[in-house]
Amino acid sequence: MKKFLGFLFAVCLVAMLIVTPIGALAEGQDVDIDMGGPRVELTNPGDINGDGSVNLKDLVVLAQVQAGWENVNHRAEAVDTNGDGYFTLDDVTHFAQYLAGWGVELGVYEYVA
Ligand SMILES: [Ca+2]
Ligand SMILES: [Ca+2]
Repeated sequence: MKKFLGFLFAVCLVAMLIVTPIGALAEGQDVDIDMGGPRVELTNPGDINGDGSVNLKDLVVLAQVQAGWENVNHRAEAVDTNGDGYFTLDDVTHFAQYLAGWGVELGVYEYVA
């Protein structure tokens, strides 16, 4: 089952990259948000779209936000999935690895202004 989910991830990531213009990805790399400030514990880390569960839909939303798509409903406090205080492409990769069962942990803090 895990291998199937991993394969499904790979297919989804490739599909996402195909439908996302290269220019948008390049713009997305500039979306490095310093989320500095005090930290508080994040409720339901990984639930990027706020629907209460953590799944592929969250990965798609995270990638769209990172690529600079506008009007994407998401929980801004949850996008720093690796917990380093910044929102970068690394967070998308990290979250995909989490969903694929690579044993990585999600960042569990949000940063408040
Ligand atoms: Ca969700
Ligand atoms: Ca991060």
